[in-house]
Amino acid sequence: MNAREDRLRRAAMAAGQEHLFRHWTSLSEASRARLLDEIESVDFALVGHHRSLARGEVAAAKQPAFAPADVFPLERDADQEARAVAARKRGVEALAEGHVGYLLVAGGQASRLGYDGPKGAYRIGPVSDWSLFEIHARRLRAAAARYGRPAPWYVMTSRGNDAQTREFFAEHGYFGLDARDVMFFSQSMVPALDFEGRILMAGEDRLFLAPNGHGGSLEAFARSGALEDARRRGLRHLSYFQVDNPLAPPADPLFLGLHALEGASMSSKVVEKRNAGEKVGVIGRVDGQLSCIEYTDLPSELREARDEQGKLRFGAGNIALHVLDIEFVAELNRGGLQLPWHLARKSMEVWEAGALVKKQGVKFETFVFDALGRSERSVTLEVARHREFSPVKNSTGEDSPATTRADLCRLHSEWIRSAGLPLPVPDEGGLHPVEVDPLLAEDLETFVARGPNRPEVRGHGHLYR
Ligand code: UD2
Repeated sequence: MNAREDRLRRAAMAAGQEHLFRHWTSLSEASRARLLDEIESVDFALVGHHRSLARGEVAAAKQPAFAPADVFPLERDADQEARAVAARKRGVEALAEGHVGYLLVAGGQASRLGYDGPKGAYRIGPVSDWSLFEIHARRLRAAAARYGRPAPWYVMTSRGNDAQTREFFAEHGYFGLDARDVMFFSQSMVPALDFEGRILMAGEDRLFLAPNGHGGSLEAFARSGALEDARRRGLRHLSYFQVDNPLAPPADPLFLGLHALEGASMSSKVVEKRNAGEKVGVIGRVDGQLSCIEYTDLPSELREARDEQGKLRFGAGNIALHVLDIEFVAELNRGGLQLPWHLARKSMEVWEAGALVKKQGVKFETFVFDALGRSERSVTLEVARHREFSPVKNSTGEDSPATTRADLCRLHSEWIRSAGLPLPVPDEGGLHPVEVDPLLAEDLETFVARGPNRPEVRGHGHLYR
């Protein structure tokens, strides 16, 4: 036994993970080397913590006190409208001065979508057939043109899709962006455990590792050198968005401006929940701290509670669009990023007794919105769902490619109709197959002002570009 093997065996043993070496004698030299590499990458102190969580050894916290968040509403009174006007101006300045960079989280595994590849490569444009990445990239190009400044785009991947993501961007010429403004970085992976707290295996020489949740973006941003890059470029704010939502407006002067005027460190956008039963987290206060309250954590009487205007008291649905200050991200990482771990009990395909079998286990994730509680000031901005939020999550039904394409068609049909332009024949569902390139317009006002020409006809659809 060499010194390295000895050290890792001891570490695994001390953490109750000696089973990792169970098949050692039957492994080839190459497999042994690989297994040691995997074991060496494990943070056993963290696994020890996860082990007690998986075994249910951590006492459940008492029921916290929940309160709604203050929301900057969509329907505004005169004072709020005056603030919005000032904020837009401030936001435009931040963009024009090059103080804003973009952070996209695309490290998820797209398992619910059932798509084999990075989710961002999924083709979603109803007429254009553009991928999610391409639509996001076009919005960044539109922002660069509008504010006279290209800005860096930090794209978080994970071990399973990093290489494919980089290739996809390269194959598509970075969608017209300057490759020097696109930086990829990979989030950390953490081992999944069984209910006894043992690390699960994915193969004879491989551990079952899963991405550490979108909260991992905050740690990986600092570790990868992206934070230093952002400082070097003089950035102050990061506009954070998820790969699954092609309606996400990355460069929103109102949001950026409200955040800056408030002197906030981290801010969020929300949409009004469709109904009490809609399964989204809501931005609110938990024992006084701003956070996102998971649907399952909110007692049903609070889920149903309404204010004097009849609106849901806890109706601020989180759509995972945030602004984060660069120095806030740096601060969060001082002394190591500390975010709470959330457990997801899932069925996984694991390697056991020489074969792949389905087994229940536990994955561990951190969530970006848990950093909200560390932000002394914060803005929660309500926006219109049909303009900003339509995520691709599932292969069919709600939040699927079909609903996202329909939402894009509906939104763009509204602009085309308002501009007095003809719409193509609707499909059997009543949807007009139309799409507007973000480079042409990202809102109704710009679309109308640009006085668009005849659309490009593609099949039955119309593409304005
Ligand atoms: C998330 C939020 C939910 C709501 C919704 C909006 C949680 C727990 N819930 O739901 O409150 O805001 O989004 O769409 O977050 N990702 C990574 N690395 C990871 C995990 C996820 O990059 O380790 C990315 C992933 O690529 C995707 C995004 O984060 O872009 C959201 O992940 P999800 O689809 O797992 O989040 P979901 O649907 O649970």
